[in-house]
Amino acid sequence: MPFDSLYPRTTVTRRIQVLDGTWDFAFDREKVGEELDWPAKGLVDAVDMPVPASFADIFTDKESREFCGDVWYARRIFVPGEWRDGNVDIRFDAATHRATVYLNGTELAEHEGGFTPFCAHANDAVHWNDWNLLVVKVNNELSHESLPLGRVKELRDGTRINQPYFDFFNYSGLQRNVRMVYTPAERIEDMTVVTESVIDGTAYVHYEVTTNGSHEVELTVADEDGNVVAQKRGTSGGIEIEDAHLWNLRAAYLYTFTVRIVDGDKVVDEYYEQIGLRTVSIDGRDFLLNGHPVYLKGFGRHEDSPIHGRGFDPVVARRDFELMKWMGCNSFRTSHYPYAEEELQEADREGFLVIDEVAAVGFLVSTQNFDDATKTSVSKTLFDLPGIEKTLEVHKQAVRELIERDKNHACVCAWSLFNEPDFSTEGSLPYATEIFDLARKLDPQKRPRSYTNVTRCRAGIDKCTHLADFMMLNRYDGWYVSPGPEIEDAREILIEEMHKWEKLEPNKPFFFTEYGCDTMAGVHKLPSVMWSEEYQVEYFKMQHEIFDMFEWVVGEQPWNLCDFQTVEGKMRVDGNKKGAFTRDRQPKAVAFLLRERWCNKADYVDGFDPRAMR
Ligand code: GCB
Repeated sequence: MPFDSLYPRTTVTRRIQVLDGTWDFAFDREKVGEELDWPAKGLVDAVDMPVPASFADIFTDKESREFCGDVWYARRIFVPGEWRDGNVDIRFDAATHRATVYLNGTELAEHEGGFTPFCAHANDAVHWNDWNLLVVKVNNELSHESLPLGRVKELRDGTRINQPYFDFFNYSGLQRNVRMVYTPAERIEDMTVVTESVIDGTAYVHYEVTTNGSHEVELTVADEDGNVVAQKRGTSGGIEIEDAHLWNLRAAYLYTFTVRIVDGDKVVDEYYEQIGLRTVSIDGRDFLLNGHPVYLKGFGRHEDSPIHGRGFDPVVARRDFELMKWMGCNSFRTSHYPYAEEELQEADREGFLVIDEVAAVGFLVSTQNFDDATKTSVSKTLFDLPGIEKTLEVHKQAVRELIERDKNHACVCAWSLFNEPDFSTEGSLPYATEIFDLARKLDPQKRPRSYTNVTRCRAGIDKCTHLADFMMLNRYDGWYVSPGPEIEDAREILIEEMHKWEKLEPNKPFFFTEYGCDTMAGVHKLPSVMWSEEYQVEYFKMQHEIFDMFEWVVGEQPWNLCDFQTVEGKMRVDGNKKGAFTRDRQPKAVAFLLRERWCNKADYVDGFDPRAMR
């Protein structure tokens, strides 16, 4: 399984054929795809569909946009004959939310979970040096056994629609890249690199390589100028890198770790990763990077843009990084699912810290854009319902795949294991404990773990805070709670809660991972009213005054970088409008306020400036 997580790379022994582009696409309204043998014969009445993309916003009719069920993708692929001696895998960076892959009518793979990669091993079904029919069935139904959670509702005329328990559109399909990957028969299946410590400028690094053969393994580490700084033999061991260039906040440095399987002079397989040397840890109220306390500035985000939906778009991703850099950001959270691997690679290069979130959102039954999130707690939560053990299995698998995929990224500083779960009853504790323990066990770097705490479970109500290594608060006092003319009450409510946290969790750093208010770009009002740009600015000023009162608040990530699409609802005007930027990435007034604040707030609380050291 780990091979699925290795990002596909061309090397002296590996080849890639990109399968993005136009595929055949069909809705399977009557669920007849298998019966009519689409896996072997191809799709009937297919239309063109670009990959990667979400299918929803391409069509002009509502039925297609809201489609709930199976959709099919198909295309012909040419598999070179010279690849016969090795492995041919079809690598899906993501298929949302579950997929079955067929080649020439033979089922190759099934995968559950819409935001992590998987491979379909093709050798046994391939027509070598010939054209082959690749068919994928993708299903987007939500349930209590899917991450994220939701349910399917049947309307009076029999139409089925998804009802997400989360506040983003349930975009689906082949939303990320698809590649055919050739690797040698004897190959590198996994590699792990951990910076264990840095003492007097020397980085002590441990590495581990898994192969499926018995030939010798070599590791070479090169700096950014291509100079080899370390070499080792063996599948695991320690390396010392003297005068190490550490990976720092907004001052990244990446070494290239190249692994080779060798047979005498012959390179049997080669793979590489670009890795930053750094440590992350928590010390009392401080969140430390290389031993220096940091202040996180950034956003909760979404992979979301007009027409593409959640389809990975490198252009939008680049723009988002430029926006964040313009604002003085140094971090973001992958709310509410693992983002495309290319986003993390960019964060590695830009020196951004990332709180990496598993798609565990919707653990609070609410189908109205989180309208219930601020309501007082209920007697039974999802964790108390029969069947929750099935959700737990899916959740564990999602945590496994997230950590396998992202374990080597320097940018990943913490795991977010749930977004806004209703942890108000004791029933949540055994479930949460299993998830927290699993993440600790699987992560070779033992990164800090947490989850975002929801307003419904304010200080004193939440039963699981002791599991978190640091706290993440999502608060909307001044928007969902005491908004508009009541904003001064909101200030007091939040300050009172902070005083409670001060006593309840005296030894943990706190981040605000969501705060914000819906704002229609271009609506101005003096004096302000809710939804105007002026109100958004006043709200943010109030929030920041409160954060600055508590020195153990060491991070702020407003909701959201940009406006984004959600399910329709009475609280949403064509989507969620809490962005500092519009959905087409232009600033609202609050963007300038945040830029002013963050460009004048140091990345490191102790004044450390890695850029000045270069
Ligand atoms: C939240 C959720 C986020 C929503 C946001 C909102 O607490 O975590 O997914 O979009 O509130 O705007 O209501």
